[in-house]
Amino acid sequence: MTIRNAEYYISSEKVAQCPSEGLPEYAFIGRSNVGKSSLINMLTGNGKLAKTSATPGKTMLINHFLINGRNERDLHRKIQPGSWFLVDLPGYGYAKRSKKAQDNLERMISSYILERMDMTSLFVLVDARHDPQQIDLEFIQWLGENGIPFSIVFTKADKLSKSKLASNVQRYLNTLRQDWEEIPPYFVTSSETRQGREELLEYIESINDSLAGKDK
Ligand SMILES: Nc1nc2c(ncn2[C@@H]2O[C@H](COP(=O)(O)OP(=O)(O)OP(=O)(O)O)[C@@H](O)[C@H]2O)c(=O)[nH]1
Ligand SMILES: [Mg+2]
Repeated sequence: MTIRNAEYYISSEKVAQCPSEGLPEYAFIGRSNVGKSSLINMLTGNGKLAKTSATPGKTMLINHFLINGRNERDLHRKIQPGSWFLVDLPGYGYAKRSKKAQDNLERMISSYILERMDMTSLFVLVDARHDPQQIDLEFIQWLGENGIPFSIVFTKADKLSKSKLASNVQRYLNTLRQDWEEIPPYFVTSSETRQGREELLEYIESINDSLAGKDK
């Protein structure tokens, strides 16, 4: 799939403030600092679109980025069918925030995931370097309990050797197999080398096509 253009659209504190265009949206969630915003920049080919930081806790709002929407906008800001949103969410699990701030963000994240009807696909990002982390497994468990389908995106693949990467991915999938009959779709990515970009964009395109009734 070609991303012809990508633009920042809106930041929202609450689901009720999110756009009402009814476009399909693809959302990225995971621990603070796992690389959600960087992945959005990698996918769109615009390193400055979503704000990233070496320090965890950068993204604090629900950020919508409109993909392939600009050329088709008319004077009334109508958006052409076929455009869609990438959604950057705040990370979870950043212990240095106050309890109140953490609770607020968790509420923001969970209400987006549970209530946002436009959310077409949720990608759970995990750092490819680490053993399966309790906080991510609990989050995935919570998705299961709430019947929310998701995919896994392994991030920062460039920081590992090929063999270590492959064994970490397998170990993660084996951990998931202990609780899940079927493992979710998964992608191995690097925002540095752009690994996984085509696979992710093709996956999004296939979902967009099926929503538009274009699938065979
Ligand atoms: N080497 C490498 N570094 C990455 C990759 N993805 C992200 N990073 C780095 O990881 C740090 C965090 O990236 P962000 O994209 O801001 O992470 P985030 O998940 O959006 O973090 P929050 O908004 O705080 O939840 C930054 O220093 C990025 O440059 C990657 O694929 N490879
Ligand atoms: Mg971020």
